[in-house]
Amino acid sequence: IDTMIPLQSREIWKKHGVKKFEDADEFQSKFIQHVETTLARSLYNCDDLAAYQATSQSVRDNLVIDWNKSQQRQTARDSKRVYYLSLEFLMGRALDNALINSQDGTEEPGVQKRERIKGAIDQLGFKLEDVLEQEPDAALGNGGLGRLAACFIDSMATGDYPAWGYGLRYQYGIFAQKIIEGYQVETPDYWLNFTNPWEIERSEIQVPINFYGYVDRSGSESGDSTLSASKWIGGERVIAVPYDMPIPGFKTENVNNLRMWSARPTTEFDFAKFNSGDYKNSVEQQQRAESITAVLYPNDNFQEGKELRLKQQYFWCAASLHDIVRRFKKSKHSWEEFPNQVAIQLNDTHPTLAIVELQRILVDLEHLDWHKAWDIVTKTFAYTNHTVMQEALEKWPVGLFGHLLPRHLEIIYDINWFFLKFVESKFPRDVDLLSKVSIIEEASQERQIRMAFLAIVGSHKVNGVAELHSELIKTTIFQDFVKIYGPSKFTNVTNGITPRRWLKQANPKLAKLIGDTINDPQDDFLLNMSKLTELAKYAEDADFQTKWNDVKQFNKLRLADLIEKLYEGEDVINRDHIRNTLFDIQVKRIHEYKRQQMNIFGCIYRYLSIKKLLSEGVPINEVEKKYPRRVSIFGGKSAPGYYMAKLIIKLINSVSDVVNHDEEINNILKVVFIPDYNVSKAETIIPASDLSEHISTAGTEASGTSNMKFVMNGGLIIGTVDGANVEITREVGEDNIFLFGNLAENVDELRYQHQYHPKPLPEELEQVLQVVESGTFDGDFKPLVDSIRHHGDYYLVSDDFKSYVQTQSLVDDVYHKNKKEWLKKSILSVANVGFFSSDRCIQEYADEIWNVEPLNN
Ligand code: Z15
Repeated sequence: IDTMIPLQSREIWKKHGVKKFEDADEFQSKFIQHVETTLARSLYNCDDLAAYQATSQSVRDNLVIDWNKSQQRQTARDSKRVYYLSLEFLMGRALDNALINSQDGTEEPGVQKRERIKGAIDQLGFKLEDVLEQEPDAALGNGGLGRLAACFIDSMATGDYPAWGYGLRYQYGIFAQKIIEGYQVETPDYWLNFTNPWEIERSEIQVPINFYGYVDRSGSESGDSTLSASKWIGGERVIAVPYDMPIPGFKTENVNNLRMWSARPTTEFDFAKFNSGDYKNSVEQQQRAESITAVLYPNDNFQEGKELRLKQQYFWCAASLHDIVRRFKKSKHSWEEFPNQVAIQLNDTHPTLAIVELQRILVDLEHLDWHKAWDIVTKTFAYTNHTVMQEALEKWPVGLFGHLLPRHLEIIYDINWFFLKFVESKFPRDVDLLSKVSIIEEASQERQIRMAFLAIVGSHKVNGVAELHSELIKTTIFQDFVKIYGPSKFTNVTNGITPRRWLKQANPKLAKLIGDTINDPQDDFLLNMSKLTELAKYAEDADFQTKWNDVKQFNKLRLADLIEKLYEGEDVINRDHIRNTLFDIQVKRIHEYKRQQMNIFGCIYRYLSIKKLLSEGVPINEVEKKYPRRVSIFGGKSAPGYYMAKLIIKLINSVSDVVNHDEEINNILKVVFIPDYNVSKAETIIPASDLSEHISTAGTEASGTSNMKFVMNGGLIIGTVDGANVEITREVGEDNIFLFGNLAENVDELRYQHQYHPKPLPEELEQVLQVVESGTFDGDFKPLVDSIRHHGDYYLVSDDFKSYVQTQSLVDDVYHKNKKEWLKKSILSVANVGFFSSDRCIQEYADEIWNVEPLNN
C-alpha cells in the first residue's frame, strides 16, 4: 500500500512544516501549549511533575523533528546500519541528558542551551533541579552490561553512526531496594506509572511471534531433510509492538532510535474454545501474552534457565530480525548484499537466537540454500562476551528448548553438524576436541545447548571487554575455538563510558572548571577527550588544586545531603569535618566475586583497631592520627535469590549500626549503606568519592565500568589487577592508583591450596571473623564466615586481606599527610582518562568489527 502523501499535497505540508523551538521564549510557548493541551492542565494546576512532563514533551518535539530527518537521511544514503541487540538498557533519566545534548555548537560563546532553558523554566516559576528530580529512572537493566549498552547508544548517536538499539520494554524494571532491619526487601518498579514522555508507541507496526507447535515437512522437496525449507506451525501466537525512544547525539543533529518491543495478545480469537463455552479460559490465555515483557530478570552475572526468559529472548530476537529484514527488503538489494547493509552486535549471548532466526528466515521463508544463508548469517553477526564465570554462561536444556522452539532446535543441530564436520576436517579423529567444542553439551544428565559456542560459530568476530579479559577468554573458556578459527576471530574492545552523562551531567562543577581551565567554553573536550591532557600542567598548581578540591568538597556535601535524606534526617556525615574526611565508596551489584565482604571486613578491622587503642588509654586525637576520618559508603542490589549477597548487605548494615552509634570513636569512622543504588543516585555518589573500591578476585571482573566513572570524576582507585583496572593503570600511571592483591595467573593455584593444603587464616582476618562470630553485629553470618573458613574461600579473601589492609593505610597516609600529592594524583588521573570515553569504543567497533562509517550531513 502506498502511504505517501501525493505530490500536489506536499506544498501544504511544507507551508505548515514543524519547527524546533530555538530560544527561551519559543520554549516557554511550547511548554504552555503542552501543559494546556497534552496534559489538559492549567496555570492553576501545574506542579513539578506537570512541569517535568511539559518540559519533556517540548524537548521531545525537538528530538522527534531531528529524529525524522536523521532517519530519512539514513534511508536516503542507503548506508550500512548497525543494530545493537541488548536485553538490557540501563538508561537512567532522559531529560537532563537531552538538554545537555541539545547543545549544537551554534550558540554564542558561554551560553549553553541547557542554561537558557533553565532560565526559561525559572521564569515560569520552577527550579530545573526539582523538575529533573521528577523523572523516574528507566532502569531496564541490572548493572554493567545494561549501562554499557546505554553508553554505547549515546556514543553511536554522537558519532553520527546509523545505528539502532533493540531491546524489550519491560513494564517493571529492576526492583526498587528497601532496607528493612538491615535486610534487602524488593519492591516492584512500575516505572510507567505516569506515562513515559520519552517513548513513541508504534501500534501501526505489529509483528506476530510464534511459540511451541511442530515442524511440518510434508510439503518440502526432499521430504526428510531438515536442511531445506521447512514449515514451522506455531502453537501460540503473540504480537510484538515497538516503542521508540529517540537517542540524541551531542553537538550533532543526528538522533538515533532505541526500539523496545512490548508483547500484546493477538486479536485472533480461538473460536474452538469459545464455542465449547470456554470463554473465560480463552481470555486468560490471551492475557498470558503480556507477561512476556512484564518484568526484567533481576540477575547479574547469573543465568536462571527459566522458560519465560527463553520466551523473552526469542520474542525480542524474532521481532527485531523481522524489523531488520523488512527494512532491508525495502532497499531492494540482493540477499548477498545483506552483510554489507546490516551489522548486528550481540550484547552477550542473550540474543544468540537471532543467529538461528536469521538462518530460519533465509532458509525456510526466503528459500535460500543452507550454505549460502549461513555465509550471510556469519558475516552479519558479531558477539561480545562479558564474563568467564561458569554460572553466568547460558545453557538451555534441549527438552525445554525444543518444546518452545522446535524448528530452531533442528537448525541448531544442523549448524552443529556442519561445524563439527569442519572441525573434523581440520583435526581428524580428535574425538575429544569434538565433544569439547560441540554446541550441544552431552556430558550432563540432560543435553544442553551452549549459547556462547553457538554465538562464536555464528559470528565473524568475538570480543572481550578489557585486555586481560580478552586474553583470558582466548586461553580458558574459548581456547579450543582459537585453535579452530585462529586468533584473528578474537579481539578486544576495552569498555568505555559516555562523558556527557558521567562528567558533564553528573559533575557540572568539574566540567565547568575543566572548560574554564583549558579554555574550552563549548565543552569540546566532551567529544575530544585527549584535550584533557592539558590539565596535566596544572597538576601541582596550588591555585588550581584549591579549585579542584573545592569542587570535590561541593560534591561531598551534595552526597551528604542525599545520605541525610535517605537516613530520614539522621546526621550521619559530620559536615564540619568533611574536608578532612576521606569518602571511600564501593557501589555496584552485590556479588561475592566483587568482594564487598572484604571491604566490610576491612571496616571491622579498622573499627577494632581504633577500639583497641582507645582501650589502651590512647586519647582520641592521637588515635585519629593513626586512623584518620573516613566514611565507608556502600550501595548495590543483590539478586533476590542470592542468599550470600543478601547476607553481605545485612552485615554491612549491622556494622553500620554499631560503628555509627559508638560515641567513643567520635565519628572518626562511619559506615553507610545507601539503599536502592541506581543510575540517578550514581550521578550524585560518584563525583563525591575520594577513593573507590574495585577489588574483585583477579580474573573475575571482565572489565568494570564504574572504575572509569570514578576516575573521570577525580576519584582515586584502590583495586586489584583485574578487568579494566589494568588499562586504567596504564593510562593514568601506576603512581596514581592503589593496586594490591594476587594476580589472575595465580588464582588456580591458590584455590588448589585452599582445597588440599589449607593454612591458618592471616591474623588480621582471624580477628575480624572472631568478632563477627561473637555476635557483636546483629544477624547470623555463619554461612559467610564458613565460606572462608571451611568451603575453600573461593574468592580468595584470605589471600588478599592483608595486602588490602596495608594498602588502605597507605591511602590514609597520602590523603591525610600529603594532600597536595593526593590532589596531583587526582588531577593527573582525569587528565589521562580520555581513553575510557565510549566514543573511542564505538569507533573501534565501527572500524574493526562493523565496517561502518559515520554519516555526515
Ligand atoms: C553483567 O553486568 C556483566 C557481565 C555479564 O556476563 C552479565 Cl550477565 C552481566 C558485566 C561484567 O560483570 C562487567 O565486568 C563488565 O564491565 C560489564 O558487564 C560490561 O562489559
